[in-house]
This record gives sequence, structure tokens and C-alpha cells, in this order.
Amino acid sequence: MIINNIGADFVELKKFIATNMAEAMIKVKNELGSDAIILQTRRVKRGGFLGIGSKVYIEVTAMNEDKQNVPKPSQSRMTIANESSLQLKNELSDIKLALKSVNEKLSSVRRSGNFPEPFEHIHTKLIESGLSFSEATSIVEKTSQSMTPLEARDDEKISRALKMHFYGMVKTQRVAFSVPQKIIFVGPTGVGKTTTLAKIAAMLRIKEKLPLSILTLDTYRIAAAQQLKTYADIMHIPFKVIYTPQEAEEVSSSTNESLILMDTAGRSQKDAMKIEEISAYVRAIKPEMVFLTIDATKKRSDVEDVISHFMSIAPTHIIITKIDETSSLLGIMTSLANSKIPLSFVTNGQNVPEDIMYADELDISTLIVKEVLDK
Ligand SMILES: Nc1nc2c(ncn2[C@@H]2O[C@H](COP(=O)(O)OP(=O)(O)OP(=O)(O)O)[C@@H](O)[C@H]2O)c(=O)[nH]1
Ligand SMILES: [Mg+2]
Repeated sequence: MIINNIGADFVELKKFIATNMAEAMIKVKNELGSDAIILQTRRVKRGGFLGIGSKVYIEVTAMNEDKQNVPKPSQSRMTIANESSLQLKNELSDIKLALKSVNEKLSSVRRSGNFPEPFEHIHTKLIESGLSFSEATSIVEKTSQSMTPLEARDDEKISRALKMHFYGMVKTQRVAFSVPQKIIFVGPTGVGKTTTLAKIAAMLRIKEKLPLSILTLDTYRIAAAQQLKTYADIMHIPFKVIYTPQEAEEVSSSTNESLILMDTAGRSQKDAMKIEEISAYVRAIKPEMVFLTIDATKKRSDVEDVISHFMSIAPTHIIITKIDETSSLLGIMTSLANSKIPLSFVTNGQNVPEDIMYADELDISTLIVKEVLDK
């Protein structure tokens, strides 16, 4: 059987398929004569469906030397070499494509926990939200095992089961503000420390009517002190810029009649020296509370880095800012849960004083479940 006739410019190549070599040679001889040149023999599979039930044949590629217009031997060899390298290239690119698809399939198997739907989808979403494979697997296992097959078909029941799981994952604590008290805000640069301090000051001044004073230890930028002084002036709260830990100690211990809120300059968690400077202030002041402020838009790994580096300052509470700027809270909340530091406030906008809320476990679990179940 002649299956292909490669119409090269210079030479006519023919392919013969047979069940064995002897049969192939007879075919070549009958077609091209006994002077035919064998260029290639190989085993090929034919028939079947998707590779199942196919048979192995011998394929022989040959050419007739007597053919008219046969090129000079050197030219002929070059053409054949070109043909072979083209074929090789094609085969290589086929292999590459096949490898790529195997890799894709493997990585999807790695991401897959092989759970029945809808749990497989939930498992994938948990991983996309920043959980590790084993964290996601453990949540899906617990949730799916707590439900009957009938319940598992009910979206509402799944949502409730997940909410139960996430409820209480992060410990929240409503801060007990009182007078006298010293509270210091620490955290990386630009996370919203000053804005959040102003929001809390407004809440304590206007709603709780507590006597306050504000100190800033951020002397690095004139604008930073000015930003806070403006808020303090509007709310008629005494305000002072502090330059040394010693001064901080003197000023903060000189009054028993107010709740002192202290702002600090943002410190990159990567800058141990600068964190140590804040630490020196904290040792001098001995505040009752240290609020570590963290930006919700950061990656989970960055949040974990921040928490571990600021641990030397012994934060008593965490404040999560900018939740209005992210649609993914699960990763950051998991880091918080692991840190065991209670979450006290969540902020959701730039407006002072309104964009702040007490952290609430039910609200957090509702937001997380929405994130996980959103298609
Ligand atoms: N979207 C949004 N923006 C916020 C929130 N809180 C603060 N910001 C904005 O974040 C920016 C930085 O806020 P700051 O309060 O100056 O941050 P900081 O941590 O004091 O910054 P440094 O003192 O420079 O370290 C400002 O533009 C704020 O308006 C929030 O909850 N949501
Ligand atoms: Mg600031």
C-alpha cells in the first residue's frame, strides 16, 4: 500500500506500509524496481481508536534511482537531509506539545484533592485564596464529612457549614479603652497607622467622650506630624511631637488623666534597625497596648513576614486596614489565626472618622465564605 507521495522538487519519495519487512521489500521492488534506494524504515501504529486496538506496521521510505530529473548525489542527499531534519523538527515539536499537556494535567492533579463536586471547586478556590494544599484539604475534608450527600447538594447548607468552620478562626477582641492608658500604633510604612489613629481618636472623643492626648514619634517627615496635628486640632485633643525615648517616657508618665494615643513612623519589616528604634520607645513608654497595623492588600507571605518581624515589639492587637481594596481576605486571616494575636479593628476606607469597625468574627467568616463560594 502506497500511503504517501512526497512531492519534493527534486526527488520522488514513496512510503510503503506492510505488516513485516519482507512484505515491505516486495512492495518496494514491485513499485520502484530492484535499484530502489531505501531511505528509512520505522515501526508505525495504524488503526484503533485513541490508540486502543491499533496495530504495528513497518513503514519503508524509498526512492527510485532511475527516475528522470534525479538530482546529483550531493544535491539529493541535501534534500533528503532537509526532509529528515524537517520531520525531526516536527516530531520534536509534537513531543514538546505532548509534554506540555502532560505537565498541565499533572499540575491540575496536584491542585486537585479529588473531592466530589462542589467540594473540588471549593478546594481549588481555597488554594487560589492563598491556602496551602494541605490547609485546603483539611478544611474540605472537615466540611464534607460534616454533611450528608443530600446536604452537600444544597448551596445554602454548604455555605453554613463553611461559615461554621471559619467562624472563630481568627480571634477578635473588643479593646477595653480606659483612662489612664497608653496605646502605641506600629507597623510597616503607608499601611494607615496615622489615619487609623485619627479614626479611633474621633470614636473615643466623640462617642465615648474620653479625655485623650496624642503623641507622635514620627519625626522623619514634617508632613507626618502635621497630618496628625490637623486631626488633633479639629478634635481639640492635646498634641505633641516626641523626639527621644526618654522624652516619650517623661511625657507619657506625666499624666494620669488621659488616654494617650501614640503614632510611630512606618518601619519596613526588613529593616531590623528601625524596628529596634521603635522597640526602644516601647520599652521606655511601657504601653498597655501595642496595635500592629497591617494592610489587607498585602500577600499572605508578606503579612507573615510583618508579623514575625514585629513580634519583638510584642503586639497586643492587630488592626487590618484597607479591606475595601481587596477581594481576598482568607490568606491574611489564616496568617492572623496562626499568630494568635487578636484582631481588634478593621478599616474599610480613607474617610476619618467613619471608615472603621470593630472586628467581628461573624462578619469575617461571612466575607471569607463569600470569597470562597463566589464563582
Ligand atoms: N482604601 C483605604 N485607604 C486607607 C485606609 N486607611 C488608610 N488609607 C490610606 O492609606 C494612605 C496611608 O495612610 P497613613 O495613615 O498615612 O499611613 P501610615 O501607616 O501612617 O504611613 P507612614 O506614616 O508613612 O508609615 C493614605 O492615603 C490613607 O488615606 C483604608 O482603610 N482604606
Ligand atoms: Mg503615619
